Amino acid sequence: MTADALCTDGPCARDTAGNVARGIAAGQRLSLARLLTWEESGDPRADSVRSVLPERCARVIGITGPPGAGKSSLVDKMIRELRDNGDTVGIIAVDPSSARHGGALLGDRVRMTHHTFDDGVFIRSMANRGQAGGTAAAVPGAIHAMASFGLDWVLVETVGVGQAEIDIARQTDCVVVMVAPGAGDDVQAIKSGVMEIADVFAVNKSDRPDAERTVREVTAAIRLRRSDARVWRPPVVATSAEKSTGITDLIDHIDAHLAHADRTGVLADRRQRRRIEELRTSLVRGLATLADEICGDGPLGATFRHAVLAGETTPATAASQIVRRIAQCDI
Ligand SMILES: Nc1nc2c(ncn2[C@@H]2O[C@H](COP(=O)(O)OP(=O)(O)O)[C@@H](O)[C@H]2O)c(=O)[nH]1
Ligand SMILES: [Mg+2]
Repeated sequence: MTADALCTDGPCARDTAGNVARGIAAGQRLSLARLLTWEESGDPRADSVRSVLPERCARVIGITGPPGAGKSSLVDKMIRELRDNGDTVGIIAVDPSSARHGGALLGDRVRMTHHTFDDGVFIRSMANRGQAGGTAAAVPGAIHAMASFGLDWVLVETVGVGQAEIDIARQTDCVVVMVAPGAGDDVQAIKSGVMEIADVFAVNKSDRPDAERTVREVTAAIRLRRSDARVWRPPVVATSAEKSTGITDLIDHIDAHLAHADRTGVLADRRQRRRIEELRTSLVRGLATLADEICGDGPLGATFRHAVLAGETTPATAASQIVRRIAQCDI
């Protein structure tokens, strides 16, 4: 057993930011796992590690769509295809609902178990543990961590609802929106919102007879959009995770989108935006730590705490004064 293996549970002397950063640089999976745990729990050591990790480029793909569309099943098939091409793959499966409903993450694991013993695949499921900024706050750091580890692709699976959709568009190079036939309101949902963020549409469960109609409806909905030769028009790909069809086609369209985005400068913009997003989430964490310190019993913020406790000022007034002071510093 290696020393790292001894550190998988509970705190350990080896759990310093420096050790984890060195471990990641040396390609140790346990170190990457440790960093991802810190990212997920909002541990400030995550920022210390990332500040010394090299910034490497991975192709970062968001996979979003309603629950049950077959995202995890399709990701499993995409992993196989990408591995066959000789590429390495990281997967971040974000399921904000799993904390409430349970079982979903286990479902993802079961669908992706084929890759458990493959060193070229790293799978991480994340539930919403209610830290500052929610699960989405952990994603930019997790993407950076996986890219620094040297993985060629990072696939981010997220349930396509509300804010999660907007977040994934900000955090990835290419967004695949998945729909499945039969749910009735799928295409309606596409018209109201996801349309703007989709770079590729995958109509999954194309083994079912009603899938063709869904392909037609999605294609028609895309045609309604304003057309411009310079603007990428999202292709509609029929896939079946069950029958393993359409997967090569899907990857080809993702590649085509990335190439187009590269030519038009969109890719560079998106990557810059991702760096700012990482700055924002790290900043939120740093400020949360600072807030804990100010509200603790140390010297920082003691004057404000005493004023609040003595009833000389309200908590709200003290908070806005502190924020104003922080903002007045040299940034
Ligand atoms: N018929 C059919 N069923 C599928 C296909 N892909 C996934 N499923 C099934 O749809 C259900 C939900 O799949 P899952 O991958 O967990 O969906 P997710 O919630 O979007 O991640 C499971 O029972 C899968 O077996 C497909 O291509 N065809
Ligand atoms: Mg899933």
